[in-house]
Amino acid sequence: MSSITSGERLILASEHKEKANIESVDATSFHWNDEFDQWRARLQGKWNAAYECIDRHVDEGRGDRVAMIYVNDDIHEEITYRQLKNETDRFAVVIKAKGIKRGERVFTLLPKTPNAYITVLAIIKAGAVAGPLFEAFQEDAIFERMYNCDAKMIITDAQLKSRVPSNKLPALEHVLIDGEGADKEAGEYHLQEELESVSKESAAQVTEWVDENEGMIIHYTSGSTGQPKGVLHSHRAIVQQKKTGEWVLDLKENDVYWCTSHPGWVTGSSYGIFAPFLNGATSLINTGRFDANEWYSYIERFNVTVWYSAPTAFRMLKAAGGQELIERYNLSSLRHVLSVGEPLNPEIVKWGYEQLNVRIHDTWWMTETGAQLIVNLPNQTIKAGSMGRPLPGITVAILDESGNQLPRGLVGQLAVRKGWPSMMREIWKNEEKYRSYFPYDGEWYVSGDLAYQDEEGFVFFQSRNDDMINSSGERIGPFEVESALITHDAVIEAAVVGKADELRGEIVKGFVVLHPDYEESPALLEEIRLHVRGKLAAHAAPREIEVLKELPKTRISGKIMRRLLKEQA
Ligand code: 6R9
Repeated sequence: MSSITSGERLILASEHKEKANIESVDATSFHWNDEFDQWRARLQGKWNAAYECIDRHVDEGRGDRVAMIYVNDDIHEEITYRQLKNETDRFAVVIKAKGIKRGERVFTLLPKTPNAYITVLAIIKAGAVAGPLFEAFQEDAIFERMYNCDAKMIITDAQLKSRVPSNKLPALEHVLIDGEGADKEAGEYHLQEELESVSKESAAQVTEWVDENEGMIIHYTSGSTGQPKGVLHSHRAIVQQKKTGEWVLDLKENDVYWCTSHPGWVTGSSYGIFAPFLNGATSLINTGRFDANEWYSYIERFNVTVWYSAPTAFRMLKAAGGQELIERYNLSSLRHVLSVGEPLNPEIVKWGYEQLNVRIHDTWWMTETGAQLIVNLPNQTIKAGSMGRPLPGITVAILDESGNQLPRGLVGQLAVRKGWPSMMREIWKNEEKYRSYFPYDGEWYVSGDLAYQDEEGFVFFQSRNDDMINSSGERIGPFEVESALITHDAVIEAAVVGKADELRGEIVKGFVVLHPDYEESPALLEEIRLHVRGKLAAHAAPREIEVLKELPKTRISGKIMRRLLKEQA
């Protein structure tokens, strides 16, 4: 593997421990419509994402492959595709038997255990729309989502059920409890008991064949203002999820794949459920919170080969210890590592390359886009600090405020030409919001992110639209300043916002989390300030730096909440 530094930029040449799946594809002549046509010809109108994820492998002789490895302290369980089929069949029968009809919404609120996956797939198999909730959600968040969706059923457990405000949800008909603790007098069902009464015959024909455009899964995503919005995806999304699993995750038959997110976040469904199962891979499912030693030990113990995580996790691993920590584990099984969710700091790419001996491949997409759109493919050069290039068949543009395309190199609104397979189907009960994503005659999907594209097509993230800082007329992207901040040894994490200032409109204010070896002092903060100034420019160096114990982050995807910090500033 070779690296060069051009100016400040780290460039990692294509390196792959084996042939990448994408290598034979001619990106210029690839069209998603052709791909669609093949699926349509094959499925003949009989679509069901759960069938494609599970049953197809059994029907085609791959039933004995391990679908899931579940690890939780001393528990270590393996579940084959055949077992997954039997389980989801029976669950789906129970769901149907309770009167759930095609297209109705069934929610899940479960920790990251195999049943969090099995229930979602069973709901989809039964033709209903799955609404996976993140386990850390509290009552208000759960209420808002289930109420908006007229959820008819929820599958949860004895620990989490108290957060479901059943009496305030008029559409809710059934509460199923996974494991012990169902309160039958209150009308709750014990899931395992229900499963026992399912007959072989009913399980054999439970799959509901649907149209490609029927609802499959709904994820709620919070914008900067207003209520969370329900982003509905239909069964056709699997066309792109399967392909990106093959090309971008580079999944192959013998891979052990680990996606660290919970199915309540779109990464945990598109790339925790659909992409790996559609490709017949083996997925590692871990419960519990982040712990550097535990995470490294999982890679060693289960020989993880493909690993999809987020910048916040990589930054925490880096902060947890250097070479002496990493050397305690054998991480040589890793052959392909990816990141999503937030801008991936060049410093982290450098760390991955030098300490973990891997290239970390950034990927960009959103809940609304259903699958990856801008990617670093395994057989291509990585420019640290760039999210990569558009996936084959995807066209992106940088638009000005009137919807005109900007030339290469200029920062503007990151937009994608409409029509990729996994694009959201609708925003639940909010047609107006849906339309607002397509402001310019409907041709472009406007993401709400700001970015520029270089001459070679690499896309560089700047900020969310609302997070851009304007100081004395200079536009400053927080990501670049944050990335410079964390190159200082004392800084583990950083968030940068604009603080209102009479003279300059806004000034750059930095919030940092310090490495435990360093103690806060005015001299240290000034040193950090000058460090950034020396790397970027005087106007981009934070005028103020405040030390925090931790940065506020979204609960599901761990994104830094700059908006809160801005209010605080
Ligand atoms: C999958 C997911 C979407 C927003 C997106 C952007 C940010 C995601 C990123 C990234 C920089 C990347 N984002 N990937 N920013 N580089 N590689 O994260 O979906 O939770 O809906 O968030 O996340 O701002 O617009 P979601």
